Amino acid sequence: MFIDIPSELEADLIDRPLPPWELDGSFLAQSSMEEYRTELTATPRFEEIAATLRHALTGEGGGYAVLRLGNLAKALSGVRFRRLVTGFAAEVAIPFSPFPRWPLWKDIGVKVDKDPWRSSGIGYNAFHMDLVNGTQPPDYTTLLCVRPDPLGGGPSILSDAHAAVARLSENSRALLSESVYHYGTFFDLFGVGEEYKPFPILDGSDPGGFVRFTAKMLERSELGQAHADAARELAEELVRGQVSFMLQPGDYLIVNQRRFLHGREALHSGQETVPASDRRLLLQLFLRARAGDGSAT
Ligand SMILES: O=C(O)CCC(=O)C(=O)O
Ligand SMILES: [Fe+2]
Repeated sequence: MFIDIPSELEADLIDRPLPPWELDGSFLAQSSMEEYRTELTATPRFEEIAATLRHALTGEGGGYAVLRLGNLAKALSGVRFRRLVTGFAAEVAIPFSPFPRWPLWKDIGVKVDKDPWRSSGIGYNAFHMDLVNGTQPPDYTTLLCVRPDPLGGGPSILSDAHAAVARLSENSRALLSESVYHYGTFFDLFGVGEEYKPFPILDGSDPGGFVRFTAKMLERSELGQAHADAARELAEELVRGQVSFMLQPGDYLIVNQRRFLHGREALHSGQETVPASDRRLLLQLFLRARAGDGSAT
């Protein structure tokens, strides 16, 4: 789901600088959200685009969206552009940072010597949800493309998690509903609940809930054969149902983590020949649904 910004809205947004934001703990302050909303809703058609965005994320069959903000990225300084994107994000849910030592927006660059399958590694980043091992993962994960891979690799991949689950056998679904799965470490995180270990991939009590999955657990967690096989089947179904596209400069991908899982194909070979300052760069921001906002589920 790609959403273009009408050119008259772009022109108005360029002429309407937003002030710096303030944080309240690890969350964007209510006062900043109100300030941004007042400024942005004064521009014609902003509310229409915000409604289209919310519908793409929470309407029937929806679950992700790409806001195409490339013209705004070109016209604005980095700081002003980030404020504007934060304003769009706050129309969906509350921006926050789970990592107390990092700013609201976290860089995802390219590190040639990191484990290739991890965030900012150069290899295939398999289907996952972010912060999978917190009891309350972020409702939305968002990625702002500053620079694509100059060598042309690294398309984003997305898959409807509930649709993939629906294609599995009842036996596999029963296995995925058992609390035997685990992944990764949990240290010094804000706003995502407690460590969840072990966890069920499917939470049977909540049909609109998370499919708490990361394909990375297949290689890196000790699992019994039957549970591992069920998880592998789910990983295969996610790939079967995937869509993929290349993020362009200024594209803002928002993923409803209660509906879709995400990942990224490998970057093109030869990253070591690209100067670090020219490599692919994304900025990541997490969102928490507003209390009582049933639309996230
Ligand atoms: O590099 C990407 O496009 C995705 C990165 C990602 O999913 C993550 O860091 O959690
Ligand atoms: Fe991710």
